[in-house]
Amino acid sequence: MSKLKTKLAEKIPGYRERISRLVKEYGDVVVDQVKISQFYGGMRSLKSLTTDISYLDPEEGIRFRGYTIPECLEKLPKPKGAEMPYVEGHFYLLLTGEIPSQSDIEDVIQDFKKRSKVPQYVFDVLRAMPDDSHPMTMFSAAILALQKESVFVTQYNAGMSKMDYWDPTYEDGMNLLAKLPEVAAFIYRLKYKGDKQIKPNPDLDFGANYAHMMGIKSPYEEISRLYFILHSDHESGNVSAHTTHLVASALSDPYYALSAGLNGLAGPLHGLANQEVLRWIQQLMEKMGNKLPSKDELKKFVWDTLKSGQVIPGYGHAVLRKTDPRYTAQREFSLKHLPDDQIFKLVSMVYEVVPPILLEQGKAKNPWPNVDAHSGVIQWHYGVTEYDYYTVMFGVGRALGVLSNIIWDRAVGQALERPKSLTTDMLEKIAGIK
Ligand code: HAX
Repeated sequence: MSKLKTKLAEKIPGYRERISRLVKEYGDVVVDQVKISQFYGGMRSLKSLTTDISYLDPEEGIRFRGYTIPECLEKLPKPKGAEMPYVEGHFYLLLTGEIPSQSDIEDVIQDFKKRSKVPQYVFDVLRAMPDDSHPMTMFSAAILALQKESVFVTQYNAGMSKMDYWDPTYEDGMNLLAKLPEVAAFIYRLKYKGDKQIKPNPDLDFGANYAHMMGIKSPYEEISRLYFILHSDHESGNVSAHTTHLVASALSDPYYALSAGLNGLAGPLHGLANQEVLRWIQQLMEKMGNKLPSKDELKKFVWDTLKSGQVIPGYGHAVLRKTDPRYTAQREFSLKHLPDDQIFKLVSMVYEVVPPILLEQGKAKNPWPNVDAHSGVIQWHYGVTEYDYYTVMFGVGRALGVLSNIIWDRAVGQALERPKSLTTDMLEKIAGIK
């Protein structure tokens, strides 16, 4: 058994005990109440999910296993001479709650390597899709095509104790993660680079191998590592995490569950916002004849967007009430590596101009930028200008978190998710108006 799986197996009994005690002895303790507005308001703020992998504080932003983003970037081991940590080490942290040693990471790298071969039929499926398929449709379809490899399904069909469900879920999760960088890079090169594919390099880590298969030179491997780490997890109530969890709760295997979660990530209010940001920025640049706008021109463009009934992509958040630290981490990278980039300058101007306007408009509860307001700029700088593709990279990162979550769901015996719905009539009666 790998060191990672052994560590996980050691941790599971303790969690099972804690959860079983909570449910048995304190199962009737009230945590929250539900208001009618939440029935129609996307259940915003309703405390009804649990995860130990990350926690999102509205003022502070995300902590992965208790560590802030700057702490993760500082404490997680890095490849020799690198600026950003190993993605493999971050995954180890998400799954186990512990900062790994260099040798723990080496073990995960070797394990991923053994599992990384993408079957030819996945490439055949992708090549058979229409040229104008969205890259997210292709990514999700590739994962669904792989579903026949599920170890969970084989073992479930053979008859397996509930206590063991986490084991094949872990196997599926690892098998999937090991293949995602190649599948994602393949889609990019199929769609935008005339299907001129670059073979994986087995000597490289997750982030560097992805950069290599994309065909983009250094320091793109640094941004790939940063990007996958930043996008990995954001609590369990966001659409992609919640969908993955919900689908997995029916004991659908990790392939079905991740594919479903990615379909949620593909929505413009969620992960697709990074593509929308660049589209919006390009529209602005075109309008300005490819010159930077003045502040007044930018203000007018922002107001015009709002007055036409559209949202400012990359701004606002369902939970956060401050600038997203994932935005700040990317801004710091850009200040160091691409301070003179024209689009970065524009994105910085947008950061100055948009929050006061959203405050003045008075609708958005959070006028500050989220992760998606910045991710496209760096990609654009390094030559990934095909912004339709950006959400696929978000998806590779998000897989690290959502797959860790469903492995733990199985480990602690999370139940089939089945909340209760009421009719409008019933709610009117509860409200006392009927
Ligand atoms: N521009 C304009 N209006 C905005 C806005 C923005 N960026 N953010 C929120 N609002 C509006 C909402 O549309 C809503 O208007 P109505 O009352 O007319 O419906 C009002 O402000 C209140 O919304 P809220 O409570 O502040 O925000 P929600 O929790 O309902 O929604 C969203 C959160 C992220 C969906 C929202 O802020 C938004 O649409 N932002 C732009 C899209 C975006 O950046 N999405 C990515 C979010 C991060 C993420 O998940 N990445 O994957």
